[in-house]
Amino acid sequence: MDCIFCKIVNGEIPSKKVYEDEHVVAFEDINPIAPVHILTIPKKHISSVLDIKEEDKELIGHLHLALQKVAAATGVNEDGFRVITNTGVHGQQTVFHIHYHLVGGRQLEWKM
Ligand code: D5M
Repeated sequence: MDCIFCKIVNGEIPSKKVYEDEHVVAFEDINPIAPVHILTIPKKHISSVLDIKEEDKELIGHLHLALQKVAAATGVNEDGFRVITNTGVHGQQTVFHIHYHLVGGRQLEWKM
């Protein structure tokens, strides 16, 4: 499968990792929109929120616990942050391996 994030999981493409365990990896976004901008992904290829299956429930819960660790590792757990999962065309998803943007390090606004 020609998936850029699977290649990051497999080490075929370099990334700046901030957290990794058996099931997930978190790395710096190549095009950051804030001082802290980390992508957290499951190592298993799931294309989007719409492709999560019943069998993935534990994995997705695990990923949310990993987000807490990413927040602590990057120091944004104190002042807060935002987690975003773009989905589909209107969501402007560009990489079809589910990923959770963790954005913070400054005061965020809420404009769409
Ligand atoms: O966001 C996809 C995000 O993935 C976007 O913010 C750029 C980022 N990206 C793409 N390629 C890489 C690599 N190789 N390293 C790190 N970050 C990357 P989306 O939510 O799909 O619009």
